[in-house]
Formats: sequence, C-alpha cells, structure tokens
Amino acid sequence: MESERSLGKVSLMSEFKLVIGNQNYSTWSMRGWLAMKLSGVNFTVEKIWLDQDLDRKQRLAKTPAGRVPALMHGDFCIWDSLAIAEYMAELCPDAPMWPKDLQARARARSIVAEMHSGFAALRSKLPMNCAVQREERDRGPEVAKEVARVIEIWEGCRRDYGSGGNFLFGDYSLADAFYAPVASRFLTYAVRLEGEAKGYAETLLAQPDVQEWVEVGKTEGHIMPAYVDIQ
Ligand SMILES: N[C@@H](CCC(=O)N[C@@H](CS)C(=O)NCC(=O)O)C(=O)O
Repeated sequence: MESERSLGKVSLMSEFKLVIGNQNYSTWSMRGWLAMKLSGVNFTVEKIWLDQDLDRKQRLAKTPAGRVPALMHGDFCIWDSLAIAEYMAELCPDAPMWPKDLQARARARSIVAEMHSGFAALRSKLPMNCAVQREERDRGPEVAKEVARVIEIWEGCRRDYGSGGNFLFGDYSLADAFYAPVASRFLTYAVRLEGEAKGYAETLLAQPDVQEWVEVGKTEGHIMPAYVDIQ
C-alpha cells in the first residue's frame, strides 16, 4: 500500500464509499463495484436511483461529473469507473486487479480502454437489463459488428493469455470485470455465442461477485421504461 504521506489528506484508515446507480441498469457502476471487490478493501455503497435523479442533482451533489460510479475515499472523490479501478490497483498492488506480466497487463488495459471508450451501439441498442429475457433477433449491422469485435477480443485473450485459468488472462481480473456487463447483455438479448466465447461468457456470469451484483439487479425494482421497452 502507498505511504500515508503520499496519500495527501486521505489516510489509509479513511473509509471507502462507492456511489452507484441502479444495479439493473448502471453498467459503469457495476464495473466500479467489481473493481472495488477485486481490490479486497471493505467499502460501503450509496445507491442513487437513476429514475429518481433524472435532473442529475443528486449525482452532481456527490461528484463533479454528475455520473456514477464515484468513489469517496474519506472526503477525496474519484469518479469514472476506470479511474476508480486504477486508483484501487495503485493502492492495493497485491490485489489481483491487473495481470502480473507486463504485456498481458498492457493488453488487458487495451481491451478495458477499448470498452471504456467504444461500443456505442451495444450501449444504446442493448442496454443492460438483468431482470428480463429477450428473444434472439437481428439488431442491426452496427450491433453485429460490435458483437463480433467483443467475440474477437475474448477469443484472442483466451488464446494468447488464458491458459492459466478460465478468464481472459487466466485468473479473474479487471479485464473480466469490464466485460461482465457485456456478458449480461448477451444473455438478456439472446446473442448467439459459440465455443470459447460461449464458455467464457458462462464462466464470467457465474463469477461470484458478478452473480452477487446481478442477483440484486434482478429484484431491485425501479423499472425504467427506456430500458424495458427494448424488446
Ligand atoms: N465514463 C464513465 C461513465 C459513467 C456514466 O455514464 N454513468 C451513467 C450511469 S451508468 C450516468 O451517471 N449517466 C448520467 C448522464 O450521463 O447524464 C465511467 O466509466 O464511470
């Protein structure tokens, strides 16, 4: 762990609180929460219901970007799922957050960054919704292109780095955490997967932290029509 001095006003003893949105809908919150679980630290959660914060006032009162997740470490705020993941990885170098090997780690960061900055069609056309099951259907060429790219990423990591375990880089890591909401979407919208990608998606959805999040999402209520209306 970092020394007390380099943490500025925040002490190692300061508590962690993660501000999240609805567990059924907020994929970024899920990623931030999975990163916190991977770090192994104790943390509390404050949930802001997105359906009760349409003007973002509650979120803006917590974090300058007005988005969730946001991590409070004492009174120090870190916002954005990736910044939270990196903060915790630096703070907890012994936690299995990134792969140990330099190039595996760089590849993991590449696919996490690719997810963090892309996949607009998956986001808009297949929003996460753990509580429903849709039928398989053609969701258009943009979605098909992005699904194919996700499969390519998964198969490539499994082939090149996955021999030591069942996850993208062998052991479960931040790379898997950032793709967990995608696996959940593929299940919800009955996206057809085969072989390695199918097995990996099943493994990821069975990972205990992922399951814990999804189980709450399924039953938390606060249904938002914008998501539910997508068949
Ligand atoms: N890049 C951000 C995205 C966060 C984000 O867009 N969060 C959504 C909830 S899933 C939100 O609060 N959106 C509010 C808005 O865009 O107005 C991250 O990785 O944390």
